[in-house]
Amino acid sequence: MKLHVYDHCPFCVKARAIFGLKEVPVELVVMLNDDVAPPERMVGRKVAPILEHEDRFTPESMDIVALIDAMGDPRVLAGATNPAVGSWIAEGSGSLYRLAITRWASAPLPEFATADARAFFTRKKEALIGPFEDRLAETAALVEVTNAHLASLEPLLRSPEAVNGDLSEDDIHLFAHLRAMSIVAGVAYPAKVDAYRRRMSERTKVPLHDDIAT
Ligand SMILES: N[C@@H](CCC(=O)N[C@@H](CS)C(=O)NCC(=O)O)C(=O)O
Repeated sequence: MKLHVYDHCPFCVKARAIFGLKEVPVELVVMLNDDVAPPERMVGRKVAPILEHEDRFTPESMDIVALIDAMGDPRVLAGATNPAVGSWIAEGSGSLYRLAITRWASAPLPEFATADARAFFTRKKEALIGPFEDRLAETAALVEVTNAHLASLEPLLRSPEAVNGDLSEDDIHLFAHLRAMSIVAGVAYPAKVDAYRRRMSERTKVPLHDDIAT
């Protein structure tokens, strides 16, 4: 199996995570961000992630998660979800992406290995969130909001092994959110949140971006 991804992409992290949790081997293929031909050939549009398996191509991160989790027994995402976790993620998404997108755009990531690929991403995302210069100027305020919001995650975290005690789809979504956050320097992770994101990084085999955070 091959998983076609961008390293920064949180949807790709969701798909990658299930392979790690399930201990299913997969070949990771990082596409250049401006290389539209491979995804168009595979699924008819530029999108990531895409799972390539037995000459079939599956886009949609949570479809990939379901497919891999259903392979062999037992399912690993067998636990109940907690709507409060989904709400917490949704509340933080706006500030997270305003912080993370600008940082991904200048990070040493394989999907931006060429100047054209990086320029493609920058152009596209500036059309969405406005000039990066303006977003970067908001850093202190956005980090403050993020840190306050992280404090409200602590009471929801039952264990570093799984947000609700047993692994569930909430862990896929929550880890993808926290992994996206790891590109942002200066975030103050409460102890339980830090233990959770580190443990999930180990179990999913998706490295955090702490070492390249800006
Ligand atoms: N619903 C899809 C969303 C995937 C998605 O939006 N991926 C982004 C990358 S993070 C993408 O492909 N955007 C289009 C682009 O890069 O041009 C999923 O869950 O897999």
